[in-house]
Amino acid sequence: MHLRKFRHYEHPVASEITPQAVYESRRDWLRWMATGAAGAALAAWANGEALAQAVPSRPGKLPPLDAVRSAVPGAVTMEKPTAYQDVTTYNNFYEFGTDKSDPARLAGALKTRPWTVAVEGEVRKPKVYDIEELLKLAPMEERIYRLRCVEGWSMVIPWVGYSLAELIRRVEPTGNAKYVEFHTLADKAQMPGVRSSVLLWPYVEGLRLDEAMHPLTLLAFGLYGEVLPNQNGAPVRLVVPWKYGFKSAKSIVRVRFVEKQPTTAWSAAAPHEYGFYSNVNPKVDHPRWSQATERRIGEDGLFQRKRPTQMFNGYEAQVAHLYAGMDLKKFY
Ligand SMILES: Nc1nc2c(c(=O)[nH]1)N[C@H]1C(S)=C(S)[C@@H](COP(=O)(O)O)O[C@H]1N2
Ligand SMILES: [Mo]
Repeated sequence: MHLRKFRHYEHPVASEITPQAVYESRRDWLRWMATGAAGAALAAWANGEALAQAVPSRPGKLPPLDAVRSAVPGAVTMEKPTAYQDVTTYNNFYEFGTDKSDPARLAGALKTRPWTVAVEGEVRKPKVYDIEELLKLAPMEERIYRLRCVEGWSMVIPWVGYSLAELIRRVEPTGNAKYVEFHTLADKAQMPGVRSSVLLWPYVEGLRLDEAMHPLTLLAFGLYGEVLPNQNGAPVRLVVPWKYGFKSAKSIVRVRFVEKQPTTAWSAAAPHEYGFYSNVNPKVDHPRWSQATERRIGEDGLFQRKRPTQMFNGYEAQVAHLYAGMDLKKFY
């Protein structure tokens, strides 16, 4: 049994452990090893037998979302999408726990109906939107984006949604609106992670107004042509493909237009490690690790090569102008 060494901020993925089928989480895996079932399962695996009982089950078929391919420049990468299984079982969603496998295990109980999103602050037309209304607000598009987590891994995910700008236009920001805050659900009753103090709840993220208006900034309702699984941020989340994944807030309940740069959950937790901008940048390392390369989840298994990380996660042509003249080492 070969296990690569994991740094404390990384957790194993299914495809990194053989046999894949015995994977659940490191803790469960160790428990499973201790039961002695490991030997039998390994023998079965060596004989090419399926280990159906140990395979984490895919949630039932989710309702489809009608979407057209996006015509927004840069919105559809030709890179191979990451397997649905990995996209939906290797997640960061600290409201459900800090293990990559916690959200898939625990987010199923999240109630995503009824759901409202309050759009407020420096806008002429504040409004509490019902999720059903948001779903119909603008035509759904499929966007295939790279997602680069600050931890050093990446995926390619086919999202379904529309530009956040569609919503912003309708509420008419005032001249004082310089930034947009995104507040996500923090319900102790439904989200066991919210009882812990790893972060200050609710999880708050933010963008400058021009970043929020950029056509690549996506309000996402689905992935792989289906509604979002809860672990991926149902019923509605943000996806900002040129920024580290933590900017892409999940399960949003409030969008607030403000004059001052928001204090975000991660920059409050560790200001020297996580800045407000958090643009993907191979030349600006995290204080504890390099950002020059990344591993693509699902690629090459245990000994995969490190891929070079691209400036602005490969969206430089579309977004570099937003940061013209800024020192990106200072505004990290
Ligand atoms: N509310 C909330 N949103 C969140 C997070 C979180 O812990 N809570 N984690 C972020 C991080 S670190 C990443 S990498 C992405 C992961 O999205 P995915 O699980 O759909 O790939 O969600 C982001 N959005
Ligand atoms: Mo992340």
